[in-house]
Amino acid sequence: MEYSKETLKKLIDEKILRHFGCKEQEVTEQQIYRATALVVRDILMEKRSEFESNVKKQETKRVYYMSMEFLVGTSLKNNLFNLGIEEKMRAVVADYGVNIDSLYEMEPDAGLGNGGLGRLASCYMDAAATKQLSCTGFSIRYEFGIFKQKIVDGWQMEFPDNWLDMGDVWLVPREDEAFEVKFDGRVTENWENGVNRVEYTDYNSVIAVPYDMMISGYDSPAVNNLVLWSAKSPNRIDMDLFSRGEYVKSMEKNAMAEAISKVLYPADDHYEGKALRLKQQYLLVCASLQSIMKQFMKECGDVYQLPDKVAIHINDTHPSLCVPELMRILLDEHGLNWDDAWDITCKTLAYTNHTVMSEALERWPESLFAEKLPRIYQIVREVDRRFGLILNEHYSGDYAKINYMDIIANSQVKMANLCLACCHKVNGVSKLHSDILKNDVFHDFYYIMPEKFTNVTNGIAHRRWLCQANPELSGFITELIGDGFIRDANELVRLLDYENDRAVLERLQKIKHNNKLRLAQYIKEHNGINVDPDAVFDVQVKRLHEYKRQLLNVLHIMHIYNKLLENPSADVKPRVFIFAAKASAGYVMAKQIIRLINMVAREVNSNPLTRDKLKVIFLEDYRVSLAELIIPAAEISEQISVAGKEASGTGNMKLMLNGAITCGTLDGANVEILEQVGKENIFLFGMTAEEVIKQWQSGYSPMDIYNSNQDVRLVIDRLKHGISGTTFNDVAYSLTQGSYGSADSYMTLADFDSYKNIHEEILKTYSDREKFNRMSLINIAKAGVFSADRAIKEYADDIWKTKSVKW
Ligand code: 26W
Repeated sequence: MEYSKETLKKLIDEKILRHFGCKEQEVTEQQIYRATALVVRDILMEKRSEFESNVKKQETKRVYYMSMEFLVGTSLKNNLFNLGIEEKMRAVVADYGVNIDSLYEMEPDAGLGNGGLGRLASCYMDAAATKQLSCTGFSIRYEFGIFKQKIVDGWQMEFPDNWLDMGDVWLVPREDEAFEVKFDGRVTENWENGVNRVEYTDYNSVIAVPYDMMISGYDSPAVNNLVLWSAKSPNRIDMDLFSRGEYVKSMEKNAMAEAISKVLYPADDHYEGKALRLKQQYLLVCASLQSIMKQFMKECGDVYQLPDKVAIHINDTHPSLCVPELMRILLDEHGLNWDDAWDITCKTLAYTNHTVMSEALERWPESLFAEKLPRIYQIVREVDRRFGLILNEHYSGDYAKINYMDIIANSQVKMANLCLACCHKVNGVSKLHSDILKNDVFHDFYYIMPEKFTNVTNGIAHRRWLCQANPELSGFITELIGDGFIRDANELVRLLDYENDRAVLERLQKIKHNNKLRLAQYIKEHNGINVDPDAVFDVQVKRLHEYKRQLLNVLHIMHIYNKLLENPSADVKPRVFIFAAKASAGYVMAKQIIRLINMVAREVNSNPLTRDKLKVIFLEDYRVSLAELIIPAAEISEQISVAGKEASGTGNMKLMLNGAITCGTLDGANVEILEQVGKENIFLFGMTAEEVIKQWQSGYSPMDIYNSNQDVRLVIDRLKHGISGTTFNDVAYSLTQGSYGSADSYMTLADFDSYKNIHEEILKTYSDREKFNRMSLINIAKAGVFSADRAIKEYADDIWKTKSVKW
């Protein structure tokens, strides 16, 4: 259906009248935002119902993407863009005297994720809808998303993110589709006529209520659904207690149940065995599988056909309870025998691993697991027993190996092992990462079931990150090669025709300059600092983690500062180093590093000797919408993790797509960026993953570097003496001595010289603007493979075995 400007205006008028009971003249900007969003939502719901009927007619295999996180960001602009009605809507709201950009700014980010993993899930929903796949996302409707970050005296403070205040317009509650989820209690098994009847008693119930969020695709008839579960207590209030005057107590149970979907766990660095987190995971899995099975039984009815009709994807181990829960449904509710149930479960489930950091791998305390989920525990025990037999066949007598691979060992339930034992496909998220899984982390699994292992290199929603975030560049690309790249990012490669066209290269530089001006304006407003838009904009934006080595970046800045102080009149190109990062609330070292960046910023930015040549900016509250502002303005993309630790990275792809040149190690998807652009168009430095391992094995001594390298010694001593009145002894100690005998675990000092050298090279290259602009053009041209459209097609073809719905 086509929507004319007049129709859209009429629809919004109606919403304003019905929802707010007011006429055009009295309406507030906020009400216009809501009305506009509601109209867009209605359009999407209508499209969805038509898409759904085609899915049914064509009996398309359905995909369910299970993820504890979806970092959606904002939706209004994305939906208008996808529906192709952005310009019309701009004109409609202008009739109310409102600029649509101020409506965009009003929308809070749906921050239902921590970082890469959650944003990836959202990029994939976008691509799946564009590719006309039937793909439903399942997650939790956290009342509070990722915390709001404020920097106070350099230190990170966390504040609740009350996104539902304005963000709820996109959510459609479906009380009629609620499901019961059971925790705690006791299980008894009775054999009756050869059939095992399981009785579950004394459990506590929670009701999971779904909220639907429509997901549009670009110029696509498909509209998919992201289902977010909210936990509700079945008994709102204990009337007995209430009438005895125990008001608070009477509502306690209710509050306990509803706590489950209260807040997103803000840690993506280490795993904590918290009961509430386990409950969140089970709520997601149990409610989603009930919903999936209800639909499946209605449409097909033959459980043996489940793997042909349904693919369920487990996004990291967080939803890995899918394994025992699907077994439970098939055994207890459909009466299947173990072997058949196991066969169906394995064929239906697939798992993506997103990290090799061992402290992030989920291992539940067995006693907690058994107490909270008694029936699920029984099933996992049996899976473990049977898997143990297989391990014994292959590795008989090798107790260490078997112990490492066991699903239950040392009173822990190891969720990655459970996924590996069951899922028919297991993938890493970049070539290097998938190789590390096969050769190292999961090598002994790979050895006995090599057919399961595969790779799908991550991808990004290039329409959001280029067309929407950088309209000027996107418009210019359209002038050059037409708009085909919007649908097919591979067409970007045609930009290479212009690699020696001076006018084109200058225009690229001009567009970058405009985006830098826009960011400079934001920096002025938020940090009160003037940055020179002609300086090199060097950007590191991502979660704060030691392995990502923001510390290497800031130590290097301290070194540049030292050099400038030695020779303040040196003729060097001015540079602005821009950081944005949230640290997990309990991660003290990460918070120290944030403080260090802020203190270095304070000193450097205020020193009249250096401030024209060097600026350091920390932008607070990094989130999707802020990334959309920073990334188009970046010239250098810092991807400097210690090799072997960053599974893929996706910020690296977004920055490349916007013409920034990667300064990086051979880690994660950087390896594939190099493959695309060639070594002349990337700034590589540092040890390779293999060298890192060798260096560790041969004994790494950062103290030797400290003693022999004066540049290093000066910056580390400075940490101890203090910067802007704050000392950083813990940071210095962790680099040189280290707790538990492991100093500088992420080899910051080992890569310091190499990093310093590559930055000198960057400066040299930048002084030849034409050359730099050409590098930038080549990076944009070669970013096509990193589109989520390509990644989602690989998942659809190789893992889910599903096809696009025909139109
Ligand atoms: C249990 C605590 C926890 C929570 C989240 C542990 C680990 C995580 C995630 C796996 C962290 C994450 O976001 N990983 C990132 O996933 C991206 C998408 O695949 C990759 O690009 C990043 O390299 C990886 O760090």
